[in-house]
Amino acid sequence: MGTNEAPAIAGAGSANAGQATSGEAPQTDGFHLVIDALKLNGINTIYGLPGIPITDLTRKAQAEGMRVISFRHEQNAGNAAAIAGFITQKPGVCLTVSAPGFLNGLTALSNATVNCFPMILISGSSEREIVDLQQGDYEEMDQLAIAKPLCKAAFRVLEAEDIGVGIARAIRSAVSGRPGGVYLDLPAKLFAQTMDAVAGKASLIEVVDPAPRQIPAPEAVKRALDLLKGAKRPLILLGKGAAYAQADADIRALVEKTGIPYLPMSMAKGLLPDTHEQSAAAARSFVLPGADVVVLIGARLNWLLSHGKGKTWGGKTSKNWGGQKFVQIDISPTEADSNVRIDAPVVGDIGSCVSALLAGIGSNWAKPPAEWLDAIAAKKNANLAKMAETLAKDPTPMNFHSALNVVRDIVKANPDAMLVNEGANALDFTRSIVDMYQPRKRLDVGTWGIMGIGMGFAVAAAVETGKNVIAIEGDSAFGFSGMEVETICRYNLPVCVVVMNNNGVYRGTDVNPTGGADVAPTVFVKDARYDMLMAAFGGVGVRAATPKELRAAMEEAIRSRKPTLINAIIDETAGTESGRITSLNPQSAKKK
Ligand code: ADP
Ligand code: TZD
Ligand code: MG
Repeated sequence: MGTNEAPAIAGAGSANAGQATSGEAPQTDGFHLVIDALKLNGINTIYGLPGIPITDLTRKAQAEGMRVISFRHEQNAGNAAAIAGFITQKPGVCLTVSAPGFLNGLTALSNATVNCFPMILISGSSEREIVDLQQGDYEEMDQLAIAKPLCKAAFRVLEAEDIGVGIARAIRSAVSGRPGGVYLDLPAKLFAQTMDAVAGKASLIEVVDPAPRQIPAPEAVKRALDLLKGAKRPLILLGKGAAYAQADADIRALVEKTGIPYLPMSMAKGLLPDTHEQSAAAARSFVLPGADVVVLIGARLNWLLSHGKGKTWGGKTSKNWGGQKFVQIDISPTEADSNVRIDAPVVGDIGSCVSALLAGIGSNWAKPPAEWLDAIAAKKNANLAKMAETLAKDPTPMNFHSALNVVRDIVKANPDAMLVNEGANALDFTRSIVDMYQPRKRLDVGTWGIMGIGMGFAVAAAVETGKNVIAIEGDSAFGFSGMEVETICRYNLPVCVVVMNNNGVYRGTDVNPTGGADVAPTVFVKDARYDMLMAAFGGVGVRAATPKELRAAMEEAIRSRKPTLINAIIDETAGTESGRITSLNPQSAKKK
């Protein structure tokens, strides 16, 4: 073992490894072993924020050809890593310093785990001898213990020769089975350790088949098909697990060959184009209670689906089941029955499960009864006509509809652009108004409805795909990660941020009931110039008060691919409390 000053020549996997400089056996060190282990496994990008003890890791990673994207706050780097995992099926890596940096990254790691995104949070940590005796080291914290309950798996590496195993375990844990977040604790001393370069190289593991296929049991497939065959009012629900699985062609074939109407969950929008004739999205409140057999593909029956019961599903009270039967395709066997009975669980990876169902369906599968399809079409067309009417209005000031009508056109004209979306009204209206045309283009607040994913997701979407990114942000939501506009400018990323500026959280109209000088808790500075924030770092800032101005600015942003922030002035009275989830706000039963 050596020290920081030890001759850390090149990485074991790099071009000049194995060439001694002084007649001694060539050596490598902890820094290079981490870099080489990541690269060996096809991980070539690190999202992070430098500082003790990982500053040199970021430098050396860049020197070894990795892309190192430095952020202004670790939570945003973590969110970037998480969504990189969702987009690519490879764990996104976030690198932070100890204690506070680690904690800043932990929210993202936890969010990734909840959303089933593969991610690895690598944090440097302080000296174990001191931390474990709680003697007050620099940034002292037992990070491994804290991370464990908040992610899928957590590991610590103490010896350089174990780095290969540590990285391999982290990768396999993140992507196999149900994907999720993994924490990897790397104490400061580890980086400085040196070892023989040849032995170091030999200690690295290239993970073979990190996310093995999991073939569903034939009897489970048959049970599902039997249930589906008897259905009078079948429905398919596509979740973000289906988007993640990258089984796009087979999922489309399953939908089209069976003729079953489908509903996409938020991040599954675009898996089939939202304009597909079998999409029942515009008739959601009709098909959920109306369906008799529902096929869940990579979607959990959590709060986003009202737990599979209650009024949404035609039940009489919030505890009543609607009487639907469920097929659930999921890689996690324990997901079934989490909320209501699952009559036909199909456990396996979505690609394998969907192709097994397709094989069982054959070529002469009877389409669902016309009565069901016609009723859905009638509802859908009526709702779409109503929506078209609302979108055609041009009020002053703009409201969410008139602004999002522009975004809808821009996305239609640029279907391969990535769309990031957060806020309350800014989220819910965008989801329902802006059609998506391609898989994995819509990235949003996910299972927790978390604010703060915006700029981290936008950076990773641009870095991982090279495509234009459009981020539709509530003004409150934007504030959580807004400083990363500097990051966007620094890396010159083709990101167009649209801040839906309604002067506050949900609305800008609340007043302080006491008449005191403080404004209400949900209200921000009026007419805040978010556009000037982007201009401050050399990007393009535009204040857009009309749909025409918004359209011109978005078109120019897409054309130029310059970092752009459009401050879209929205009627401050237009929003509703919590957007579409007003009912989740607790209401006291206390009498006045
Ligand atoms: P949504 O919020 O869109 O409804 P969820 O996050 O609730 O989606 O559900 C995603 C589900 O997909 C999780 O239960 C997860 O286990 C599952 N999943 C993720 N990837 C795969 C895969 N490759 N194969 C099978 N199931 C998967
Ligand atoms: N903090 C975190 C991390 N996540 C959250 N979801 C919230 C707070 C609570 N919250 C929401 O659920 S939406 C929202 C907050 C603060 C912001 C809504 O305001 P906005 O959107 O400006 O982003 P609209 O368009 O004004 O509704
Ligand atoms: Mg707002």
